[in-house]
Amino acid sequence: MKKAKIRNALRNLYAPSMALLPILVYPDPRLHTVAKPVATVDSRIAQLVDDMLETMYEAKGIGLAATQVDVHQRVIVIDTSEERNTPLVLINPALVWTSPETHLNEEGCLSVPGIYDGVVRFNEIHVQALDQKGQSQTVQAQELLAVCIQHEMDHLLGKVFVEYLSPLKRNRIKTKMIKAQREDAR
Ligand code: K1U
Ligand code: ZN
Repeated sequence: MKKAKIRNALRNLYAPSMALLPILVYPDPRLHTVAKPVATVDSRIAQLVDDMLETMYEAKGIGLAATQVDVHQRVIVIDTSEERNTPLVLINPALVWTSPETHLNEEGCLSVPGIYDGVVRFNEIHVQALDQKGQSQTVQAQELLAVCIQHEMDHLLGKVFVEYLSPLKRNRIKTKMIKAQREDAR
């Protein structure tokens, strides 16, 4: 049994209300599914949010979109704090304002492990979304939080950050990911 599976089994034994979800890896075609809006923030969505937070913290990511765990609903979790204790939940997020200034930022993705590259994003954004309790919130984001929200909102539209790169780079990454997955499966 792989280490991650043993860790997951132990975690589920001691904290049965949470679960680690498998993260889809590029070029899995399910990453290109367009997510649907959440109709009601009910206990099923609350459980999904808890599981996504658990999965994001375990993977040492700063964000995770439901698309990445093969759930095609507009749900995002983020924590860009140093202390890893400030979770942000965005359900049905919508950009309501973007700054005229953009910036090239280094990005990574839990669905494209080991790959980092530059993507141009708005410097500052305002996002309207529901929180985990179904309450409306407006988040004003800059710097890493703004980059991360834009990256996660792309996931909900079925877009992975490598699609901003040149076809040459993207194909090299695709080949590398397929090879790594074949070796992992051995
Ligand atoms: O969507 C994801 O897969 C999560 C992704 C979020 C993200 C990181 C950096 C820029 C934009 C979006 C990650 O958490 S990748 C891993 C990571 O923790 C990280 C990578 C680069 C910079 C900072 C953090
Ligand atoms: Zn990502």
